[in-house]
Amino acid sequence: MPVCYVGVGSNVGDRKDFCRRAVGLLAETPEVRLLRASSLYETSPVGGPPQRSFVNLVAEIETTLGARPLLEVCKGIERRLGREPGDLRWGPRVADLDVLLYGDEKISEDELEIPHPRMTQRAFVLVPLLELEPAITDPWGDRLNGWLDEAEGSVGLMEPF
Ligand code: PH2
Ligand code: MG
Ligand code: MG
Repeated sequence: MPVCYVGVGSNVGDRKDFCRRAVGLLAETPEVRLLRASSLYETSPVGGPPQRSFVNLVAEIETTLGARPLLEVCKGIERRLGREPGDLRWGPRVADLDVLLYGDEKISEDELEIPHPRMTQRAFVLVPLLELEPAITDPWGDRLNGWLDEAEGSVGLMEPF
């Protein structure tokens, strides 16, 4: 089973609760096994309109689902937590679940790009991911910690998952 990393974020309402519920729903998915969740981080919004800061974390999972069904599970969790489909790109959201890495696969399809195309530019993704797996590499074998210095946005540790 591939080990996958899912980025979770929220900047509306009780942000920590939405993040924890999102991970709980992932863990309850029969085809998904939650291995670890990173700490929660408060992060400055990257891109989009002026908006509240986010709470972000990364979940490490194993799954029997293919990458696209996993993406559909993530979208289903976003909807169950109250996210409206078609909301503003990079705007405020109750829950955002992005498949960052799916084993060592490289996928470039409609609405499914893995590794996540912007993950190396975003400190709110890299910091929790590197907390879980400091020596993690991308599918080309390059270590992700090399991107941290130039990644965008500020990230502050909040609390353990
Ligand atoms: N998600 C975005 C755009 N900007 N900024 C932070 N800090 N955290 C996010 O999760 C985030 C963002 C698009 O999904
Ligand atoms: Mg996102
Ligand atoms: Mg998303």
